[in-house]
Amino acid sequence: MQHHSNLSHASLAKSDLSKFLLQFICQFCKNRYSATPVDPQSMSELKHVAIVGATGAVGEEMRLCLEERNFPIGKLTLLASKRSAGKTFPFRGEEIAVQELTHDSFAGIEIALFSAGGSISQEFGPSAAAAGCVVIDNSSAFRMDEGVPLVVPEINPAAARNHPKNIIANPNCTTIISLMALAPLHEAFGLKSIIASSYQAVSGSGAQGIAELEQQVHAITHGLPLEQKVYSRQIAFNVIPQVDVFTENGYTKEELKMLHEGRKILDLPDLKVSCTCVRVPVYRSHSVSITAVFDKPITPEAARAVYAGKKGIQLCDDPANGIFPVPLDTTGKDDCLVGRIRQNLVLENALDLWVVGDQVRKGAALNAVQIAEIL
Ligand code: 2RA
Repeated sequence: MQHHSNLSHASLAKSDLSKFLLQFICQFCKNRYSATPVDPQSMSELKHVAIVGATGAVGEEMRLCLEERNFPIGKLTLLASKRSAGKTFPFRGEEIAVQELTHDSFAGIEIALFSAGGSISQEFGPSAAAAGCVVIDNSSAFRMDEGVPLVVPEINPAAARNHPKNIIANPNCTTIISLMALAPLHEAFGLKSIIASSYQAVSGSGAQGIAELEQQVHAITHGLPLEQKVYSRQIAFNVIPQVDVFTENGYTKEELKMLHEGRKILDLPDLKVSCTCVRVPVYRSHSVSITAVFDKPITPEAARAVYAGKKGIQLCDDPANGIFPVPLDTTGKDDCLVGRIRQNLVLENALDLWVVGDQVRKGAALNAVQIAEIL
């Protein structure tokens, strides 16, 4: 490794010059694409970052990811409803107090990670963007908006750099996890259509989903009355073929997200998707069973080879030796796991596979922090 002390004055001057040029180009691009001129503070390398919805399951994970990944933060502001104001959370050895979210919260903040639900994003996202802050929004509020990039950093990182409305959307968790397995195959074989069934953890409904599963398991095993507030049916010892609300065509909104978001992220307007989303009594990792049809002939061996060296997705596929991914394998982990890869016996140029990923992490918080790292 070369240390600074080994560098000559000339190469130091050169590296300073490149740094200056890089900063100049970044600033030029920012000014060009931002809705509001960027505050000179953003020239500094340490960012002022906010988490909106800091007390929720995803908000908490965002704080952990920022710390774990050593994100260059000068200041972290935690924002939530008035009810949570004053609660403190640790960050890099300090306790940070939550502040009440208002329309004036964003002065001086450069990046705001939103995870407080669609209506909060709709109400406060535009104020943050108008204050010159780049909003990375985990809700579905802006995902399909023109001028709002929808980004999975391993798949379409360049899209994150063009955010004319100062808003970047984080895709839905099931979409992210599915595309982590499909995008590398698409690159090599050309994706045409997807038929999928998801097995979605209760963390997808936030802390209250986890609490409902816990309460119901406890109640059933202790002969106590069940509480049912979040799900339409009992979730403990059951599976529910409904995630989000039903639409007119019989699909739920969650099922249609895979179609619309998949098309936007992969830039495949003709991609066909049919999906059934199911809630299962698992704490936090989503699993998706996928049949994918490609333009070109594909074999399981060729598909396995494609994953070698890909970031964020690991092959876990040796069923003869009991090796295949399960939700507990990815809980608390960054990478998604793919396995059960086999030739589909019905359709031409088609494979079946099984992909698993931590919904709170890669499906939400980690993906948002990775987007912030691109900026
Ligand atoms: C779910 N789609 O699992 C949600 C989380 N984003 O319900």
